Amino acid sequence: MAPVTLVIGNKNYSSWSLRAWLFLKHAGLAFQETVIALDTPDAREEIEKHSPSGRVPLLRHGELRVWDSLAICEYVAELTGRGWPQAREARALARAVSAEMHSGFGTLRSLWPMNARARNRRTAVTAPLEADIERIDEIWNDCRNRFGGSGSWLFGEYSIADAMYAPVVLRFNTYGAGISQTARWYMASVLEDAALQEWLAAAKQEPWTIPAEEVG
Ligand SMILES: N[C@@H](CCC(=O)N[C@@H](CS)C(=O)NCC(=O)O)C(=O)O
Repeated sequence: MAPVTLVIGNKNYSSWSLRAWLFLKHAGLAFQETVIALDTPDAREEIEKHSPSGRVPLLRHGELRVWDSLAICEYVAELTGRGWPQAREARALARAVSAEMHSGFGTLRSLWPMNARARNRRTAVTAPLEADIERIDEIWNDCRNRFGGSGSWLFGEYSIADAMYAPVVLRFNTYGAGISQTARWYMASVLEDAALQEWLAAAKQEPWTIPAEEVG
């Protein structure tokens, strides 16, 4: 197979990069990574050398370039046969909650930026932010209660949905979201995940700080 390279942003801050990277790890696909420091003078030029959308992550497989986290996860699911639940109903719901994350939760994403190494940050919890937190809590409860029986992930076995929500777990951990017991258990599974631990260890070693994302 042609070599696979994933172009990503800083591990401390790039939430979309984390989603794709985590899923590649869980799918067992061997890949090389190229890290671009976001919000630096060279960042735009560096990203545009790789990515037609001007954004990361981007996956290169031979001559093929796939940008956008969800499209990358879909492509890797086709390559590996992993990523979506076997049962049709569960698979439909896994796609729905992944799409909801991909296209929504703008308030959460802007007020609580991912900052993987930060702990004990606190901000005012506005009504729109609380609504995003409550909706995510509801999604996690629904998935775990209906489909989670065979494992510790949203749909039992690891799926793309877990990769899509991993940055939310880091945000909830950093800013101290008030969530249900089931959601806390799910967060514990995500935080103990070996692949996520590998990402966090690398984020801690990074020299870059983005002041705008140091919130709380
Ligand atoms: N919808 C895209 C969003 C990608 C995105 O916004 N990436 C950010 C980094 S997390 C980016 O590339 N920003 C460009 C920059 O900071 O210059 C995806 O799912 O991959």
